[in-house]
Amino acid sequence: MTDMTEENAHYDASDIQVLEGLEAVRKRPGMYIGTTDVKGLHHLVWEIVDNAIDEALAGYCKNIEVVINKDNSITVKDDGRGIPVEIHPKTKISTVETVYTVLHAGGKFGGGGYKVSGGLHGVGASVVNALSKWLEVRVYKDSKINYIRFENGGHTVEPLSVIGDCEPNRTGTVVSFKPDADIFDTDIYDFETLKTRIRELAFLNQGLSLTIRDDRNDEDTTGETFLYEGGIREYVKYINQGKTPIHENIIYFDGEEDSVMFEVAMQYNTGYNDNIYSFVNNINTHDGGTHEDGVKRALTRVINSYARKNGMLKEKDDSLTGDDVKEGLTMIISCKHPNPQFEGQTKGRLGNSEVRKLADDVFSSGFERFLMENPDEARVIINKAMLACRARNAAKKAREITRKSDLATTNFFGKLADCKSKDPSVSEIFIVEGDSAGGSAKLGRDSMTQAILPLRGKILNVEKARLDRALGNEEIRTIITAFGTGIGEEFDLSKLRYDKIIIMTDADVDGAHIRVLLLTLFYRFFKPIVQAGHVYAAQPPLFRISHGKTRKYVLTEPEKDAYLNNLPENVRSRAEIVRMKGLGEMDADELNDTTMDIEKRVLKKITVDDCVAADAIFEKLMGDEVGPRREFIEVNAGYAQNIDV
Ligand code: 0RA
Repeated sequence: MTDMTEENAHYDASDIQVLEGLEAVRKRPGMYIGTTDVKGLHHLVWEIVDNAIDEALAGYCKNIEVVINKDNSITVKDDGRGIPVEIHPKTKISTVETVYTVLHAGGKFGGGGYKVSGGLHGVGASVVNALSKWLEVRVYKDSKINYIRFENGGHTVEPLSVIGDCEPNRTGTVVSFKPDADIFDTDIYDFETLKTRIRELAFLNQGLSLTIRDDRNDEDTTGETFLYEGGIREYVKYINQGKTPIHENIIYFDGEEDSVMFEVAMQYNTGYNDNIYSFVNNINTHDGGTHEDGVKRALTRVINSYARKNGMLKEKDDSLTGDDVKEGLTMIISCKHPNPQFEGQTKGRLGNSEVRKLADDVFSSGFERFLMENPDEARVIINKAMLACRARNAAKKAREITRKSDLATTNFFGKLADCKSKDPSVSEIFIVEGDSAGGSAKLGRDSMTQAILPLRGKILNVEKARLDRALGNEEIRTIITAFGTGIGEEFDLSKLRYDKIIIMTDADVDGAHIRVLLLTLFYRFFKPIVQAGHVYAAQPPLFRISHGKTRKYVLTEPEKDAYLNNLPENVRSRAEIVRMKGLGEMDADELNDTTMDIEKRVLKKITVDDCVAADAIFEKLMGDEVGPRREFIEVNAGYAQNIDV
C-alpha cells in the first residue's frame, strides 16, 4: 500500500491541506465543539451518533449501539448502508476517508434528507477524528469488511483496505475512537450522561432501537436498549411518571409539508408547572421558536373558542391566557426540518417562519376535533385552565400588596444586610442558612459589594404550590424583594440587583434540603436567572488542618489526604484535623477566609443545562412521592456539595 500509484500521488498533494484543516481544529477545539471539558468530551459521541441517526432518518438504519470500551474509547455501530468506500470525484480519496478528514464534509456526502448539521452539533465527523488519539472505521457492505485507521489527530496510518469478508446481507458502519487526553480536561465518560441522551434520542426517533453498553466493568454485558414504538407519546408518559394525569389518553398529532415533519404529544397533570420541551432535528430548542409559538398560539385559541362555544366562559369573562392553558401541561414538540435556521445567542431558537403555520394548522385542527370528540376530557382540561386563571388573578392582588408594603417594612431591611454598591455587575447576595451563620457572614463580608440575607424559617416547597401561595410565604417575599426582578408576569431580568446569587448552606442533610428548596424556587419562578448563570452554591470547607501557625481548609476528603501526605512526617504527626460541622461554627474571619473572600473561595455555578434531567431531579426530590426523596437525601447527605442541578 505504500507504492506511489497515481492515486496515491494525488492523495499526498491534498493530504497537506486536509491536515492543515484538522490541525486548526486541534489548535482551537472550542470553536468546533464549544468546550474541552467533560461536555466537549461527550459531544464527540453525539457527533458520531448523529451520523448514524441521519442514516436512520433516511430510512436505512434500524439499530444503533454505543459502547464505552474498557479504555474509555467509544464504539458506535449502526446497521445502515455503510459509508461509501468509492473514490470521491472531488477529493480523489475514498468517501469514508473524506468524511473523516475533510472539515464539514459530512453533510455534503450524506444520502439522507435530514442533516442534524447547522445546530449545536453537526460540525462533522472529521472534528472527532482531529481530536482523537486514534479513530478507526469499519464499513460492512457487498460481503466485504472495509477498514481504515487514523492516529494523532486524523493522520491516516492504515489506508482504506478490505480486511475480510462478512455475511452477504450485512451492511453498516462501526466507528471507534479514543479522545485525545492532551486536548480534553478529562477522558472519562459518564454512563448516565450518555444513557439519558440515548433514551431521549429513542423517544424522538420512533421505532429506532438504541443500545448503550458500559464495558468498563465486566458485569454489564448486554447493555440497555431503548426502543419506543410510541415515540414522543411515550416521552410524555415518561415525564408524567410520578405525577397524576387529569385525563387518561396522551393527545398526539402529526403532519408534514414540503419535507418538514412536525409532531406534538401532550397530557395535563394535576401539578402547577409546565414541562414543555421542543426539538428540531433531535436538538433541544431550549428557547423555543416558531414550532413552539405555533402550538402555544393554537392551544390558547382553541381552548378559548371551545370554552366560549360551550358556555364555560361567559361573555363578560376575560379570555384564558397562554399561562393559564399551560398549567400542568406536559408537552413534547418535535420538528424535523431539512434546512433549519437556529437563532439567538445560544442558537436555541428555531427561526423558520413557515413552521409556525404548519405547527398551528396541525395542532389546531387536531385539537379542535379532539375536544369535540372527547367532551369529558375537554371539561377537565378547561376547568383546570380556569382555576389557573383565578389563581393568577389572586397572585396579582397578592403581588400588589407585596409591592406596596415590602420596601417600607422595617422587617425587610432588618433581615437583609444590603451592600453599599448599587451597581448590579459588582454586587452579590449570600442567602445564608440560619441566623448565627448570617451574623458571622454580616461581620465577615465586604460590605461594599456583598449583601447577606439570612433565612430563618423554612422556605415553602414551591413544587407543590402556585404562585399565589408562594407569595404568601414571608421568606419567599423577602427573596423576591431583594432580587428586584419581580415575579410571574412582570418578571424582568434586567432589574436583577445582583450579579451573583450565592446559596450558602451547611454540608449536612438540612443544608441539602434548604438548598434544594431554593433551587426549586429559582428553577420554577426565576428560571431566566439560573439560565443567565447568576446562581451559585458556596462551598464551605469540610476539614480544617492546623499545624504550628498554619491553618489549611480543604473541601473534600481526598484533598485532605493529599495535603497530609505532602507534609513532612514530623509535621503530619502533630497536625490537628477537627471536621467542620457547620457555617454557624465559624467566626466571621474564618467564614470570610474560606467561603466568602472573592480571592480564596470556591463557588459552584448552578446551571439548567438539561431541563429534562433537572426536572426529573426536582420531581424526585420535591414531588408527591416521599420514598425517592428520602433515598436521595440519604444517599447524598454526605456529598451535599455535589447537588449540581
Ligand atoms: C451516504 C450514502 C450512503 C450511506 C451513507 C451516507 C452513510 C453514512 C453514515 C455515517 C454513519 N453511518 C452511516 N451510514 C451510511 C449510501 C451508500 C450506498 O448506497 O452504498
